[in-house]
Amino acid sequence: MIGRRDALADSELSSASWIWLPEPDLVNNAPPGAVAFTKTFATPAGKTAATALIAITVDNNFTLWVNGQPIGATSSSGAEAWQNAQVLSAALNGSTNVFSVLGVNSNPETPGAANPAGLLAAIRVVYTDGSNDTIVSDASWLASGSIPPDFPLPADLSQFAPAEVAAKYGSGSWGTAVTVQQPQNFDAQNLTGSQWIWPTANAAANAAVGTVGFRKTVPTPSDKTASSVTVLATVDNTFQLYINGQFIGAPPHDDNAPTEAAGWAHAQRITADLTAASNVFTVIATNFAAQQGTGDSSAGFIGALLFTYTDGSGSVLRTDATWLASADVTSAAAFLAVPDAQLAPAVGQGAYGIAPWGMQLGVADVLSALRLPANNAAIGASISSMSPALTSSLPSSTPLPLPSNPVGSPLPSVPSPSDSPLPTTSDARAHYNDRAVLILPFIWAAVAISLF
Ligand SMILES: [Ca+2]
Ligand SMILES: [Ca+2]
Repeated sequence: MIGRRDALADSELSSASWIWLPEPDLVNNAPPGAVAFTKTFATPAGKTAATALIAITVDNNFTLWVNGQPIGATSSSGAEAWQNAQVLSAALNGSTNVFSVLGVNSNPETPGAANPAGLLAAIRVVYTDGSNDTIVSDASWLASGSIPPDFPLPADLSQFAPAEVAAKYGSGSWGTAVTVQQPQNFDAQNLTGSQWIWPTANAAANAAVGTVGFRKTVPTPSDKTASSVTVLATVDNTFQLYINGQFIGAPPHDDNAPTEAAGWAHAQRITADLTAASNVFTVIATNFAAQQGTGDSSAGFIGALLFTYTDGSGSVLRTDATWLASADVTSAAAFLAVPDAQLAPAVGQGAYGIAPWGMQLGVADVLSALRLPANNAAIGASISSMSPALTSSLPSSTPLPLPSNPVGSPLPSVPSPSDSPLPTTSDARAHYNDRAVLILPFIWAAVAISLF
């Protein structure tokens, strides 16, 4: 994958500029510190925004939010981490969308010393009619050297000023050294062959509201050593992933409110390092009430686990009726402790593609395990631990804090911009034909085509 570039790198990122706070000599001597950036993009009249594909890097590192939802961050450490731009995807509001970036300039080799600082980004906004616009980092972005308490969605922009263009991409101290890191070649099509499963039959039509659990123990083949696993998974309606008893990740918050986008429509792609010879995967899955009418709604869990071995080979394990399941889950901790013998085989509901979910899933790489609260204190903490802690690759041997919210209770809400209407309804049946869901495969197809 290294060295490959996609169309964003060549035609779009290359038209972007390195931006930062106004400084006399940004290209060479910007002071270390954090800068808040915001870019509000209003959809042109007659269009409805569906999704964004975002290529971004910051010298030295970044965290990106879209409409207040954490989307991604610098995924490598070291003085040259800026050379690896990330490509991240996000569902958009139809009308107005707010892109927020916390950029941090640092000097890993000489802490405290001034050094080059810049944000470089290209955002391809795809509309429901298939057309697109590209926003690049330029002087239309706003920047502030003090981080507002309500960042990433600051209500008061009075301390923000237009960003300063340090250099067009290709010039300055950065030259043409930025390489776009491809999304892992493991997209929603890789769910083909996986089964939607649930503890009860007929769940694709209707299942009880509540929380259930799934478990799969995966021994590594005796002649292999597993090095990592990439889990591609989604649940109608939401889930928490544990590996070997440790919380690994979850989709962004979705409280099933009429203003929330459908969380299940974006499969989450979460990579974790593996060290054990046998690994236990646990999914705590919660089904919401239908938004129209009351009570039961469609429910399902589908996933594919891509194992990578130290010899470079790999294998894929899918959700099917060999997973163990229970509909009697009072808490994640309780389910993690239940012996296999007290669990029953999951019930296969049908293969990827069945109604009501279809084959229209997108994929998101969300920093869900590192759910970043939208408050200043948390951002301060995230700065101090930003690199290399803010990566989507979490060693499963590293204890992670359990989510502070018990299963089934609301997670902390993330504010939405008051001027940005979100799509209404979020249950599977209501969202089956949602425009944002329909368009994502085209984006990934475009990425894939540019790869080969
Ligand atoms: Ca720097
Ligand atoms: Ca549901």
